[in-house]
Amino acid sequence: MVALLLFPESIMTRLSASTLANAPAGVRVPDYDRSQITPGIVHLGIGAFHRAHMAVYVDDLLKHHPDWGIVGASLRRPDTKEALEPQDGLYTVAVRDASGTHPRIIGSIIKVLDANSQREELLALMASPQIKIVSLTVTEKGYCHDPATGELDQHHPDIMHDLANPTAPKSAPGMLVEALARRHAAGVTPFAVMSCDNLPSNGATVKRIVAKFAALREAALGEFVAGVAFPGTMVDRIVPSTTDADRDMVAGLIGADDAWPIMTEPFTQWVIEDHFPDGRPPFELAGAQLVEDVEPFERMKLRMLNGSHSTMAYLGYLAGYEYISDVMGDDNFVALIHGLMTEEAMPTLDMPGVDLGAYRDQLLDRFRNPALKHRTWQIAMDGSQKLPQRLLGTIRDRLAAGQPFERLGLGVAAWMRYVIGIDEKGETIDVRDPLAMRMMAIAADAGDDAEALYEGLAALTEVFGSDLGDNQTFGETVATHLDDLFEIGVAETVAELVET
Ligand code: CS2
Repeated sequence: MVALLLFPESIMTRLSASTLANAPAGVRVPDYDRSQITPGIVHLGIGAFHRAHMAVYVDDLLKHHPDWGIVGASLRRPDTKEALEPQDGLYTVAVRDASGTHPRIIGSIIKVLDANSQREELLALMASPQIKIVSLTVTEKGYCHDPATGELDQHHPDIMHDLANPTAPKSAPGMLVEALARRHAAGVTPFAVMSCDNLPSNGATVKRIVAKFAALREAALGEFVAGVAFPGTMVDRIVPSTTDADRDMVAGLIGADDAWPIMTEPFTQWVIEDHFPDGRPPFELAGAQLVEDVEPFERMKLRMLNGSHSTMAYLGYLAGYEYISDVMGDDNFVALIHGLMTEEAMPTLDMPGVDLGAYRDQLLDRFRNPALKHRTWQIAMDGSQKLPQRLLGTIRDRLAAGQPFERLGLGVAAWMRYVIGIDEKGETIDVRDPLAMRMMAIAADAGDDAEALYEGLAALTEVFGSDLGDNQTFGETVATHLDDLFEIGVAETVAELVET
């Protein structure tokens, strides 16, 4: 009892610069003097993905290139700042596979700013000449665009706010344009804007969105932004959300408490369009591929990995599978995903020099990783923003070639079945999506009429564009699967499809 009072909760110390030296042998720690690191990159959206991906590449480089430290900013919630500030920006990346969990402590994030409460500090830093790159992982919805067309959504509340208050912006486009406007006014060369989100043609798409926002503010600003470099990227690493059990396990491995360790897989890939007029770190020395045209890589990854992921997420969740590795334990699902990639996605890809069959097999292995614990529910989020680039682009190509797309069509039908918000046992699904309210209203109107549900959802032009909703072949394929999902359930529908 006395001991409990003397040592409440835990006797573990918190990970920080002063406790770093206590990390057990075998735990990799920064191999550079962090006090010498200066910021060269501002990263907007300092979430788990960035910390498992780009921040690790930069960590590999800082020893010899100390002027490329990262200042991270969170646009929505201050939770990352709250977790990392007491840790001097240090955190653990824990790589998990069947062989165990391998922790490494990352030091490349030298500061985290909360955009809401530290907006001026953040904008001043973004406007300063030492920042050469502003990178982003703000998720699909963070760009405030229409996912079907890739154009700025001028009616988005944050965009309307930022147009009315351009010097105190909330949105990512608003922040970028205000910082670029300040550079323009001060005669400072623009930074390169590097989106690391899973958008199709992310460089060109984000440039179109940001340039439009700038032009709405002022024509001259639009022209200035039109001259800014927006290198495209293909980013890949699977990063499940961290749980309390993960925190406990990591504490045991590193001998200190880390409020927000990042859990991930061994695989990592980063393909970057080499277009940085104001300079860049030698990312290639850390394993990134610098290429002239990144779009074929992006398309491959979005259609193969993310298309499979979303299909497994909706069907898998409805079938009662909590994790992707559980879905992969079901042979029918494996056959479905194997077929989706091989028969339907691969023929739409033109990737000279890449063995797509080997890429597919590697993806299947990654999905099987039993230690990763990647929730189907996590991937199911924001489907309205994800479907166009993951499933619908592939379907459009198949339609244009007069080819079938049964498995992709089932993926779309599963999304429609999922967003009604009730699972096969009649329990509520926590549907997270910017269009969730509208989709629930469509579902309520449709009642138990699958055809009406299809019609209502297919009329969402932000998702299906102005073409797919009216396409008869698309309608017949998806509506038939949707009907099956209601009539015979997910397991049976998948079984029937893979048997035919
Ligand atoms: C996933 C991605 O949550 C999702 O939608 O499909 O985050 C996926 O894990 C990454 O793109 C992998 O690189």
